[in-house]
Amino acid sequence: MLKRTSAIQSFLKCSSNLTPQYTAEKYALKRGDYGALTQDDQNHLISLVNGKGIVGEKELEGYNVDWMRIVRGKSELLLKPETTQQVSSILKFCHSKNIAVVPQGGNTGLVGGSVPVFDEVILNTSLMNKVEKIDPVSGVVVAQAGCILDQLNSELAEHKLMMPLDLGAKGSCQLGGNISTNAGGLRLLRYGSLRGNVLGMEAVLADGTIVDCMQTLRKDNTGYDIKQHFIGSEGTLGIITKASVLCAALPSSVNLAFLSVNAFADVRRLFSRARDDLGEILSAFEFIDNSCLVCLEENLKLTPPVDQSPFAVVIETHGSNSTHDFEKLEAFLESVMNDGTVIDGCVAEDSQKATNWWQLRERMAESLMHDGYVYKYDVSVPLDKFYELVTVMRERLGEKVLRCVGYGHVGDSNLHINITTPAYSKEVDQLIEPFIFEWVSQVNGSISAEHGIGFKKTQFLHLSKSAEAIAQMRLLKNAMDPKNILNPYKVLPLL
Ligand code: FAD
Ligand code: 2HG
Ligand code: ZN
Repeated sequence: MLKRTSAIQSFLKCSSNLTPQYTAEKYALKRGDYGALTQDDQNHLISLVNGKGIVGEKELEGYNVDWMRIVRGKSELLLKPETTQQVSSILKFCHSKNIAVVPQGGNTGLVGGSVPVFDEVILNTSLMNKVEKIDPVSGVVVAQAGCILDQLNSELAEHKLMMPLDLGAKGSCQLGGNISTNAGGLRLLRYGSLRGNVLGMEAVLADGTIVDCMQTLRKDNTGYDIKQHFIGSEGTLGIITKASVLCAALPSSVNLAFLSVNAFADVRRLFSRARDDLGEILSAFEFIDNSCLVCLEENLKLTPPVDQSPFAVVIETHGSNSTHDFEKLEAFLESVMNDGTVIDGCVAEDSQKATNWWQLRERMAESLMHDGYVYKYDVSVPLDKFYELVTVMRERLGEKVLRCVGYGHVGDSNLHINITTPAYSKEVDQLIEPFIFEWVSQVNGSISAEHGIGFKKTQFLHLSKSAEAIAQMRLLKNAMDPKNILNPYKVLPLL
């Protein structure tokens, strides 16, 4: 790997702040045959949201560029509706004028789905941020799409509830963005996917039609489950304005263990043991490799609570009886340390420690950004092949890259493999893609475990979906958005 000299270090500081090249230029794309926004259109759209918008490409820099600073659109107009009716009016107008629209929540998406490719109007949901109802008995929350995950959790905590998902972007990501990406996160293994936890939804179609599937029942087998179309479709089929979500009980007992492990085979064995021995209280099983630990130390000055080792594993338990939970965890840890599966480990003695240790896992994405350019892959790989991909990529890329790291949600077979260079390198890009996706496909994995397809992976969709399935996706898109004005150039491969 490249030596990180101080010259490279100072270059890196600047390069992550550089404004990325326009997506359309970088990928030599042709703009779809959409209406161009006239001054009258702009005035009308702004009036529909009572002036709550931003005009001008320069003013929109933070909304035209994605979190990873890799893609960049050139939208001139952002609208911040406050009601479903306003969303409907915007779409009705854009539909009639054939104007393309990109839905945007917290803009934390990692596949370039949340920003325009050309000059699409940005429909940002951040002002639709009301929690409408919390039912402490059923545990169901009804909230608008723009509610920020962290804030939603603060309100839920007052009712001893919490959202069934948690992710590093919780301070910015919004409910609508979470649902439209079907975000997974750190505790999916315990609380399940949003596909099961979203009970009801209100969404607006491309032509402005409001689809009301807002109910709060856990069981409802009355034909097609329309809300599922919007979950994970990344804003290409409709704009989610409101949802009801089944929350989890806020655990009164939480434990966190940080463990050192020598080989990935031991990480796998540890997971199987944790599932068997911790059973119902296991709430997270995450791993980070040693290259991640080095990166966290170098870029964020974060150090692990145990000595460096090839792999670190974070195990969390959620329960309701601290004595019982701690005894169970202690017995489990004693056993896996005695048989050599774990070489070192510690348990957080207070919640501040636990929060600090979680940072080592949750801030990995941020830490890598300090290197300069990040090639980010989020794949599902069967656990018997899981870490092999990192080794294969390291051998393939050798000295051409700064780092190649592996971390992620072992409990869900979801590997985050990230490669960094000081600045974008076409040579490195071409060595990685399509190789990495073909490798994943050959082991029957998925090219996107949780981040989605967005703009960046459309041409590889066929490696995880059959031709017939993609044809069905196109049929659905044509039926729900016949003019293709909603988030164009995303999810489906360009024709
Ligand atoms: P945005 O980024 O604004 O949008 C994402 C997509 O959804 C876009 O295609 C957009 O058009 C569409 N969209 C947004 N709002 C709506 C709406 N109301 N209706 C229709 N479409 C809409 N993801 C995981 O799955 N697991 C993780 O653990 C995880 N960790 C992350 C950690 C960090 C530090 C970061 C930066 C990101 C992480 N992500 C993770 C990525 C994840 O997809 C998002 O953070 C989150 O779900 C997106 O929410 P958002 O509000 O930011 O959506
Ligand atoms: C996480 O699990 C996120 O931390 C981001 O999904 C993963 O940075 C990544 O590759
Ligand atoms: Zn993740």
